[in-house]
Amino acid sequence: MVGMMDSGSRASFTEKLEPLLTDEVELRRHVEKAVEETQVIDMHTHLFSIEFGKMALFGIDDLLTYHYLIAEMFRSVELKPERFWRMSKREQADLIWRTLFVENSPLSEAARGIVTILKAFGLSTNAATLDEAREFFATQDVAKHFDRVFEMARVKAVVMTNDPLDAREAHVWENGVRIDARFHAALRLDRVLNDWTNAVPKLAERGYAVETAIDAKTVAEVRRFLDDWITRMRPLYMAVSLPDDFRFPSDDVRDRLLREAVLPTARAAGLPLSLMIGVRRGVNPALRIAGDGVGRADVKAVERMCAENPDVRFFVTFLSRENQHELCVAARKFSNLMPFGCWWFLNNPSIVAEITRERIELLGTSFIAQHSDARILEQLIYKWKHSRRVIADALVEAYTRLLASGRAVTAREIERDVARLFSENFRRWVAIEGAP
Ligand code: HDL
Ligand code: ZN
Repeated sequence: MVGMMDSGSRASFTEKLEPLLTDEVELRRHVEKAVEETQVIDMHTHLFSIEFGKMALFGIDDLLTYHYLIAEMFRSVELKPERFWRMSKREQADLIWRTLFVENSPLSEAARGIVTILKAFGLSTNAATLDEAREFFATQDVAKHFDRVFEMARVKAVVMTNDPLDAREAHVWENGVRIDARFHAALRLDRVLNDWTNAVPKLAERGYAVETAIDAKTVAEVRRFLDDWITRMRPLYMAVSLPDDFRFPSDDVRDRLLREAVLPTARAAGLPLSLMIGVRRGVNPALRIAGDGVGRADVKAVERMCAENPDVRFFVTFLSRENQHELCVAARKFSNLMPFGCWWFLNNPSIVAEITRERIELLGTSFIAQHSDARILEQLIYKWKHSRRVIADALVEAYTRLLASGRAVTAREIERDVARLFSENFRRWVAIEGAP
């Protein structure tokens, strides 16, 4: 039994077991190794497991028709959106490849991501056509390909985005199919909370006696709807994306549904609530899914929700770069607030670098460093490879600064810290049976 030790003997005791990394080159090597090798729990994606059939997107044509690349393509061709939307997926992919990868250099983050994926599979990254890539993806055994991609990206588990009011998706869940254990559900509430008028008939069709005017009966029926889908999906959390003008409190329908249905359900079911704030839907409707924009939001709304609901755990991310520092400060005030990821328009090396550094400086390792938001399977490879590089650099800087201040760390301490950023902070928040 080791008795109490003074700090000197403790350091020498630790040192005997684990050398302190006092050499900056060695320190960088250990940080890069830990960040490279630590498996992640990817807490927000739009991926679907194979059991969801055609909703499970993979391969070069799905990769190239990613809405990020569609938006970028329109900037470099003379083409009316309606003409593009009439094309087949293959024709769209050929146009995007020619425009962004042949006639221009793929320098944007989303375009460079395709290059990272092609290189990872040993495919040509500057071919004139997609013949080789199509041949490769078409000849993969799908289940083995899913395994290989998870292995390459070192992703332990992903959380999907599951919309019970999407008829195609609901059909899979209602058939009680057994989902690949690496894929976990998140109960997404955008239609209920942000589009109540159109949600009412959809809920009514499914046997929930709700009215547009919110009354006690409607609230009870919304809660029954939530409980039914929590039972069916076993989600790790409930989630909603919210506009840049989201206010809390507010005197709108969303406020009543949050207060009277969603938050009490989160409390009763012990589920965290994920708030993704700052999206402006349909800024350019002609671009469809590629037409959303960003707006600076009001972090005070999150502070009030955390203050009023200290027994509910919140995941929070903002879409505007200008909100990130305020989010860090809010997280210092509320220990039930877990900042996560560099969402969407923020998921670019220059901004991931800034956000990660300010989070480390203000929060230590008490945040979730990243999520991929992947929509197509192989995006896991590039989104995590690119993020790991940037996060590793931020951590090397932080440990090197700590060393200069007089405190060296061991390799095991670095592994512990990286695991916290990549999976343990998430796991602690969703500590429910069946969590990854
Ligand atoms: O609302 C969301 O979850 C966003 O991530 C949108 O799905 C967006 O279209 C996206 O894919 N961002 O990466
Ligand atoms: Zn998303």
